[in-house]
Parts: sequence; C-alpha cells; structure tokens
Amino acid sequence: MSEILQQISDCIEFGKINKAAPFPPQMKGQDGADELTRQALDDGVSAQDILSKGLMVGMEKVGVKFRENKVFVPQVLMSAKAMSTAMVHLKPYFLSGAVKQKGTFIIGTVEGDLHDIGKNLVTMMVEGNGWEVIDLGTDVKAETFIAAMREHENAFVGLSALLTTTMASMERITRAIREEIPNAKIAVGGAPVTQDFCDKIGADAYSPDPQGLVEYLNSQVA
Ligand code: B1M
Repeated sequence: MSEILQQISDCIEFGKINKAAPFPPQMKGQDGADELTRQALDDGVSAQDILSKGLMVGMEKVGVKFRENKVFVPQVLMSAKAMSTAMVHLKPYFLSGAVKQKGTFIIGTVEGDLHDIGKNLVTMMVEGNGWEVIDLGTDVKAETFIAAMREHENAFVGLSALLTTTMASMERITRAIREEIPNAKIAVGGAPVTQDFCDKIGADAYSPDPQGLVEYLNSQVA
C-alpha cells in the first residue's frame, strides 16, 4: 500500500478527522482524513484506490476491533466521522460512476422500535465498506421496506430490533417481504436477536455485530 493510503487508513482506524482535531492525542497536529484524502486526489491517486485501499482498510480494522471489544462506541463514532469527512471529497466520483460500490443495503429499525444507535453504527460500518446504504430510520413498517426494495432492485435488506416485543415486528416484516419479494436477501440483528430466531423467521443472515454483517454482505458479492 502506498504511504498516503496507509496514512488514510490509519486516520480511519484511529478516528483522526482533520488536522485541527485534538483526537486521538497521539496524532495531534498531523493531517487527518480530510487533508490526506484531498492530497491523494491532487496527487493523482484514484478515488477507487482511496476508497478500497485506504478508507475501507481502516474501517475493516475498526470493525474487527469493535467486535473484539478492543474499541468502544465513541471510538467507532470518531472513525465514522473521519470516514464521512473523507467521503465528501470522493462524492463527485461516486456520482460520476468513477467509483463502483459493492451494492445497495437498505436498513431500518423495525416497526414499534425507536432505538437507532446500534442501527446507525451498522449503517456507518456498511457504508465504510463500500456499500450504498439507504437508511429508512426507526419504526419502519413492512410496506416501507418493500417500497424501498422495489425502488432499489437487488438491494439487500437489514432489520434491526432492540426490544423483545419488536422481535414480533421483525418476524411479521420478514414474512411480508418474502410474500412480495420471494428471493429477497434479509439480514437481522440487534441485542435480543439470535441465530435461532433468524432461522425460525426465515431470514437469511444474523450477525450480533456490524462486522459480521459486513462480512456476510461482502461474501454475497465476492
Ligand atoms: Co431502551 N431499552 N427503551 N431506550 N435502551 C433497552 C434496549 C433495554 C434492554 C433497557 C433495559 O431495560 N435494560 C430495554 C429492552 C428490554 C427488552 O425488550 N428485553 C429497553 C426498553 C424497555 C425501552 C423502553 C420500552 C423504555 C420505556 O419507555 N419504558 C423504550 C422503548 C421505546 C421504543 O423503542 N418504542 C426505550 C427507549 C429508549 C430511549 C429512547 C431512551 C433510548 C434510545 C435512544 C436511541 O436509540 N436513539 C434507549 C436506550 C439508549 C437503551 C439502551 C440503554 C441502550 C441501547 C443501545 O443503544 N445500545 C438499552 C439497554 C442496554 O443495551 N444497555 C435499552 C448500544 C448499541 C451500540 O447496541 O443497539 O445492541 P445495539 O446494537 C449493536 C448490536 O445489537 C448490533 O450492532 C450494534 C453495534 O454493535 N446490531 C445489529 C444492531 N442492529 C443490527 C442489525 C444487524 C446486525 C447487527 O443486521 C441487520
């Protein structure tokens, strides 16, 4: 990996947003994801390489460390902020089609459930791994998921639930999606959800954490 891509990856891994950011202390005063991404583009590094060999490499490391409890929610949020700052520079290349995304992932917290912190972390990780993410928010009904899936053909869908009571919504929504779009790829997650529950309701994949979901999605397009 070229030096600047390694530096960009480090900025994502450690949550270094820009030069002015005081976090993390060991990188104080150094250029962050913002300046380095701009510089890489100016130096002629392709937007695709910045994404796949810099930003995504860093985000992958964050996902693994988070799963292993080596970093916690605040650090992941700093990494996500660094990532989105860098993405501002890459956005024109996405729009022009010069950068290819892996696919589209639709996510929402299921009907009756307003918890969104975990869902937002999942969103950031999936986005940071090169997917377009359509975030439908919280308290999302089956019809809304289905409408989004019709709009984005072949998109994967993810349902998040934090309450034991809204696991029933997850089951109902999974059934409704299957009835309308039989070959839909449905992933489920959230604190009360288990692999057994996933199997019982006929979803395709369960992950207890964002990284597992990213690995599932990537395996589907490899
Ligand atoms: Co609520 N709440 N809450 N709450 N809340 C819990 C979940 C609860 C366990 C607290 C408790 O009693 N100990 C409990 C649920 C009990 C149960 O059902 N078994 C509970 C309750 C009862 C309630 C209310 C009913 C309280 C009331 O009003 N009486 C109410 C319900 C409102 C509603 O949704 N209709 C309610 C409200 C709220 C707040 C609004 C105050 C707030 C939510 C704010 C927000 O999200 N914007 C809140 C919070 C913050 C919590 C706790 C404290 C924290 C949840 C959280 O954000 N965790 C929670 C107790 C706890 O967990 N300590 C609690 C951090 C987050 C990073 O983890 O969401 O699990 P998590 O996401 C993880 C994984 O699960 C996974 O990745 C994430 C990152 O690792 N993941 C996926 C999540 N979605 C995934 C999808 C995937 C894959 C992985 O694939 C698609």
